[in-house]
Order: sequence, then C-alpha cells, then structure tokens
Amino acid sequence: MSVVGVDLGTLNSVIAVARNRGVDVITNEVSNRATPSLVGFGPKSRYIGEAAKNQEISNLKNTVSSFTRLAGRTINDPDVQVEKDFVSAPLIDVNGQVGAEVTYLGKKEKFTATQILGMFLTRIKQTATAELKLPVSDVVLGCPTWFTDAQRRAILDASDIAGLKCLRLMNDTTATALGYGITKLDLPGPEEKPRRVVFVDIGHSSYSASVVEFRKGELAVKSTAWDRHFGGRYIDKALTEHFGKEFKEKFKIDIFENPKARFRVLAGVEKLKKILSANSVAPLNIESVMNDVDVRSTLKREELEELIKPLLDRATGPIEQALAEAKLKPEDIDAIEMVGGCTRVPSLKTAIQDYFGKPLSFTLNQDEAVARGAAFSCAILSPVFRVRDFSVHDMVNYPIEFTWEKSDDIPDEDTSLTVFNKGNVMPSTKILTFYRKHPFDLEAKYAKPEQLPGKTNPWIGRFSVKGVKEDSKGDFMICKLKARLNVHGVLNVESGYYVEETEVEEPIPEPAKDEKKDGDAMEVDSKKEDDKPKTRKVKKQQRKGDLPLSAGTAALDQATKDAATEKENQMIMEDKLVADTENQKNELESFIYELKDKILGVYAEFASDDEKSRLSAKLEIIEDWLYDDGEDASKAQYVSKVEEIRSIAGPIIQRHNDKIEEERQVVLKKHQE
Ligand code: ATP
Ligand code: K
Ligand code: MG
Repeated sequence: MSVVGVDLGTLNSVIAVARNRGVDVITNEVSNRATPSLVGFGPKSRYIGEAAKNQEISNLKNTVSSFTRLAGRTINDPDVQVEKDFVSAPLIDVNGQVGAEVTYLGKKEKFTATQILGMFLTRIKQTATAELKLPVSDVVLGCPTWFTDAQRRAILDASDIAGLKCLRLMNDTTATALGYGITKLDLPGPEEKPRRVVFVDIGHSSYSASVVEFRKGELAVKSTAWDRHFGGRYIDKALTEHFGKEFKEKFKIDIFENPKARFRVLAGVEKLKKILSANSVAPLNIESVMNDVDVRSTLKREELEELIKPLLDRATGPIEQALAEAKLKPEDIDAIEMVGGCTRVPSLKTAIQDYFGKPLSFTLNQDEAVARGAAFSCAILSPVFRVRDFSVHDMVNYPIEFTWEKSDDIPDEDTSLTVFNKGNVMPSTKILTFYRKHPFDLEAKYAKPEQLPGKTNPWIGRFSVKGVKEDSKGDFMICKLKARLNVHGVLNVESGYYVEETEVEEPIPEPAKDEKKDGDAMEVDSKKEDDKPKTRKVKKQQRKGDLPLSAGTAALDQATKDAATEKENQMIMEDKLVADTENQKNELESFIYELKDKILGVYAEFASDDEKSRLSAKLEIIEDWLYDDGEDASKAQYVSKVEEIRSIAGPIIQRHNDKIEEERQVVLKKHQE
C-alpha cells in the first residue's frame, strides 16, 4: 500500500508520496512535477491533465477547469457566476448541482463538477500507480480552509468515485504547516513559548493565511483567514483586459469576441506576468492572434502594479484578519512562510513584508508544500507506515448549530444550540443529551450563514433519531447523540444511545473530563476536598442500548454514487481502449518503417527475391491502408495487420536472429578456450 498526498490546486495539482527515505514529489507521464487541473472531452475519449492542456485551445467548449472550486455548489451561487469567467466550458445545473455540458463521444453530456473532479482524481491515481508500481488507494487531499461541509462532502464523493480512500481532507495551510513542523528538530518544549508561524498561501484563485503554533510533536492552528477571490488568475484577467483594450485601438481587433484569441492572450499574459516577477519590463508577442493579425506590446512592472491596484489594496487583508482572530500582533510572529505560485509577485511580497516589518521566509518549496504536507499526514494516518507522530490540531472556522422541534413534554427547552464554535479544536466530538419520549429529528446548520462563501445553503444535515420511547416508569428516555466534526471537517451524528440514571454511593472522583468540553479537564479545588465526606451520592448514567439513526446530508446518496462510480469505470475502459488502439497503431506504423529499412539492410541476405517482393508489396498495401481507412481503425484491425506482415517477415527475421545467435556462440566459445 502506498502513502500519497495531493494538492488539488485550481491551476495545477501536485502528487507527493512518502517513502522510507522521506517525502518525494512524483512526476507525471511527461515528467512534470505538477499536472494541469483540467479535464477535456473528445469524440473518442477524455483528456485529463497534460492531455487536456494539449487540446485545450482547440477544444475550449469541452474543457473544464476549476472543478474543485465548483464541486458541491449550485449554479445560482454568485461564486459560481464568478467562476464562469475562468471556465471555458459552459456551466449548467445538473440535478441541483453545478456541472458542465460537453460533447463527449459525439453526444451532448452533462457531468456534475463532482464527477469531473472524480475523473481528474482517476488520473492522479493512475499517475501515482504508474510511478509507484503499487496499488494506490489511501490518500490525503488538500482543500482551502474556507470550503464548507457540502464542498468537502463533494470532494470525498469524488474520491470514492475514483476508487480512492481519502484518509483526511486537510486544509491546505494546515498541510503546509505539518510539512514545516514535522521536519523541525528545534521546536519549543511543552512548557515553553510556542513558535508562532504565519503561513501565507496565494495560488491561482485563492489566498489563505494561517497562524500556527508549534511545540515539539504538535501543531495548533490558531486562526485562518482568506480571500477566496485573490490569486494569479485575477492578475491574468486584469492584464488580458488591458491588452484587449490596447489591441482594439492599435490593431482594430476584439479578442473578447473570439474565445481562441482571448485564450492566446491569456496564456501570453501569464508568461509576461512571470517575467515581470524577475524583470522590470516584459514583451508580449503573439502571432496571428486573430484575423491574421500579429500583436506586439510590452509592459513595465510599474504598469502591472497600477493595473492590479485593486488587488494590491487587499494584499494584507487575510493576514490582518488572521492575526486579529489569534489576538496577536506582527511582532509576536517568529516567521512568515510564503507558499503558492503567486507569492512570487514582488509587489505582493513587499506589501506583506512591510506589514510585518521583517523579512519573509521562503524555506518551503512554494509549489510543493501542500502536497508534501498531505503526504506526511497520510504517512501518519496509514497503518502501513511508521513515522514520527505529530499531532495536528486544526480548528473550526464556521460555527455549527443544531436545531430541533420543541417537545410537548418539555415546554421550557431551548430549540437550538451552537455545538461547535469558531476556534474550537477540529476534529472534535460532542455528546448531546435529549430527554424524549418519542422519536425526534435534529438539524445541523451553519450558525452564521453570512460568513459562508457565496450563497451557500447553511443547511448541513438532518438526523432522525429512532427507537425513542417512554421508559418502564413512563419517564423520558435519556438520549445521547455523538456529534462529530471529523478529520475532513465534515459534520455527522455518528451514533446514538440511551442511558439510565441511577443513584450510587461512590468515592469522591478524581478530576473528571467533561464530555462536552472535549479535552479540557475540569479544575478541582483541592482545599475544599478535606471538608467533604470520603464518599458521596452521585447520579450515574449507564448505557442501556443503541438508538438507530438515519441521516440526510449534502453527500451523494449511495445509489447516485454507485451509478457515478460505474459510469467512471466505463469511461476508464473507453479511455483505455482508445489508448491501447493508439499504441497498437503506432506499433504497426513503426513495424512497417523498421522492415522497410531492414529489408534493404540487415535482413537482405536472409530473404529470397520472392520473399522480398512479397514483403515490399504487403508493406506498401498496409501503409496505404494506414493513411486511408486505417487512420481510424479498431485495435483488432491493427493487430491483424501486424500479423499479416509477420506471416511473411517472420521467417526472415528468424533466420537473421538464428545467425546472430550462432555468431554469439562462436564468440563465446572462443573466450572459453
Ligand atoms: P489555488 O491554490 O488557488 O487553488 P494553485 O494551487 O493551482 O491554485 P499555485 O500553483 O500555487 O496555484 O499558483 C499558481 C499561480 O501562480 C498562477 O496564477 C501562476 O501564474 C502564478 N505564478 C507562478 N509563478 C509565478 C511567478 N514567477 N510570478 C508570478 N506569478 C507566478
Ligand atoms: K498547486
Ligand atoms: Mg494552491
């Protein structure tokens, strides 16, 4: 079993694996350390990752990006409307979820963003499997901290569809923090002042800042703040608009009316932006951008900074907020670690450095820190791997409350309770107690909908508690429900049971843990203890039986997930058949060229004139076929053509090989003499 961590970036995704020597980033089929987060749909197969990037410009309408940001959201969400600017395929509603409509295998098809993310994860799995030569199943995936319950469930559904087992869906900056902490040997001890580090991740679409405290063997996230519409793509957009205007005036062309032209300019400005990170001026030259017009221009770094001023004005927003929430000042921070591609932009670095009044650290690999941290997390969680333990205490970012209907039996009962507060440790379990005589329902929702991204529905889930009835004395049943905000940041009511209360005489207890406080030990006043009797009467709760639960959440129901998995497997088979066919065709083609060459060379002396002419004629016929009907034939047809050639060429090759072997034996004997 392998141990894999994945940074699911909006532009690029990175795969890291834990091996005995440590964590390595692995390369994909074209030896890149990052894979484009893209899925394209074609007449015969899908194109995923690098293949999708290659066909993107010629297939914009059927190429989908941003699927991680889209999964678990709805089409009418204002955030999704923003995303439409960046996704070239048309986004649509698919049964209440956002998805894309594409032409696939010659037909119009609709896929949800969750399914498309599943397709991408399939490719990630294939890349890791090819590199590791081991089955890949356990993974830790990264996602932005601001992702909600529904978004997180969508990612988990997508990994199920791809046949991956997500051991933890980890907040990106927390993964980065783990990768930082686990390799440090000089962290403060348990009683010392913690080391406080701010992790800043500015990527293609999103900006997060986390304040994290480190002590030996553990990290605790103190706060995370974000700007979910801040990153490289907003710079690219501003530049595209700038040049679009310029080209309209200078060259009388409108790139915004021509998707391909706009795409070319977008690709050009991304390059220009990167050059401007290291130079004060950069060129933009695009041949035949549209209507056969070549465009040329340049941009100075100051001009870029002027164009992105609205963005630069927000450059320290998340950091200020994260510090405020952690109740810390810039001078309390020991290091500011910068990751994400966009932290290479000089004006952003300057703004952040000026705010802290001290140099920034770039000790982590900016492009690989999230994946590496995720791989460390997977190593810690995986039963097959031994790694120095490192505790990760993340925190609750959106408060969650439970609500329920008033029970007629208890008139003065509240009907809601905020169970997980912002800043609480995550993961975390809370036991909720209800006094009931009948089955009842609970609903979980985000308590502060205004803090959620876009127009996210605050609803998280509905949980029905069954098997509740009066006890033997006609009294309430004491129902206990275990609510857990798990390692993925997903809320569930995991189990229910009922208890009976009995009064018993018992020795005064040791300081006990309060269930509801989750780990905070209660304080006991030791002075008073002497005055108390040695034993006392207490009410004890004894577990009597389970309460069956049923849950409705934003996760896919089993039948839908099974159907999506089956569909994914079918598409994998189709892709495989297309790839096998292509390989077989290439094999046939190179066999023909090899023989045409060798029959005049090394094979010449092993073939009769008749064989030579028969073979040449056969090769000619099949080569003609290849460029005609054979351009697009089936795998079986290519195989049978190879066989046809082999029936003539086989004996010739055999004679040649026999001769080679004979000579080898002679040489061998000579050496032995
Ligand atoms: P996100 O974290 O938002 O989901 P991501 O993880 O895919 O996205 P990164 O790979 O961290 O994003 O960063 C990609 C962005 O960084 C792109 O916009 C890219 O153009 C930009 N970038 C990369 N190198 C440079 C550079 N040298 N100068 C400026 N920008 C750069
Ligand atoms: K990335
Ligand atoms: Mg990222």
